[in-house]
Amino acid sequence: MNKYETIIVEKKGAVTLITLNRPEALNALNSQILADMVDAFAAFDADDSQKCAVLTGSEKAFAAGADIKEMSSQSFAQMYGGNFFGGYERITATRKPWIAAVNGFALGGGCELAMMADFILAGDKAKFGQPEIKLAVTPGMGGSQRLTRAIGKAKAMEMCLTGRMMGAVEAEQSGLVARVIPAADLVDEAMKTAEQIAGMAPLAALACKEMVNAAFETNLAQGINFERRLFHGLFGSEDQKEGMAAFVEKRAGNWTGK
Ligand code: CO8
Repeated sequence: MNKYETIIVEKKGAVTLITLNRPEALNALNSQILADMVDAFAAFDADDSQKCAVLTGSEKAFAAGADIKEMSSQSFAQMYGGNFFGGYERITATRKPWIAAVNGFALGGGCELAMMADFILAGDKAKFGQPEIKLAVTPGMGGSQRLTRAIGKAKAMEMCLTGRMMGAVEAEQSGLVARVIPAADLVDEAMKTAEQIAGMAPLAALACKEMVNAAFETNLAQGINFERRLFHGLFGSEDQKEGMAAFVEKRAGNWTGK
């Protein structure tokens, strides 16, 4: 049974599919959807049977931003004092890999949520944007930082200052999304990709995620050292012995996650 108000969570084999479900507001992100997502991602991370997750919305909208109606009357004291939307940090703390499958609008907080994923797969009609400036505010869930790291200063600055939307093809060419897929096939393709990741040795998948993310936090020498130490560390795992034996014996590996 789905226990959430604003999202649908389905376990399909080793992959968790989380679907944002506020169609009346184009999946605008309010406090309830945040609370539901924080709970669902924590449950996914803690569930040994689940290895990868996909977060998606509807064909019309992944998410059209933070809920403007909920935010509009908030004071500085409420926003700052209550650390409004600080909970999103808990989603970015998810250790297992997850993919954002974006169809339709990913605007403001919606674009920022997608960028919290390990990578984005986009439907061919997806539209990304940081239009907060039109509301006399700015990105507030990491957009100015993650978009700039993903697509560089020129395009990120233009998008934040003008609020223009970027289509799927431009987003792929700019490095914001990993692949563009026909809209109707997006979720199936994202699930297949997630199943592929879920079929990898779990410790290696965790390590891959950690080391790629380290590239955004460290200088090159520290990052390479971190990568090498994690690589060395995997030689303490049973799965490394199994993976290399399976290669030599020309068979598929059987992972224990140990
Ligand atoms: N918040 C609340 N409701 C929304 C939102 C939103 N962001 N987006 C759409 N809706 C609602 C509409 O109000 C409408 O509801 P109703 O039928 O009751 O009037 C319903 O969804 C359908 O929307 P539209 O009729 O507008 O649909 P269109 O197809 O005409 O337009 C758009 C689609 C272009 C996506 C349009 O809805 C739009 O521009 N939406 C707002 C986009 C936006 O400005 N997003 C940024 C919001 S600010 C933000 O995200 C800040 C993030 C950082 C927060 C950090 C806090 C620390």
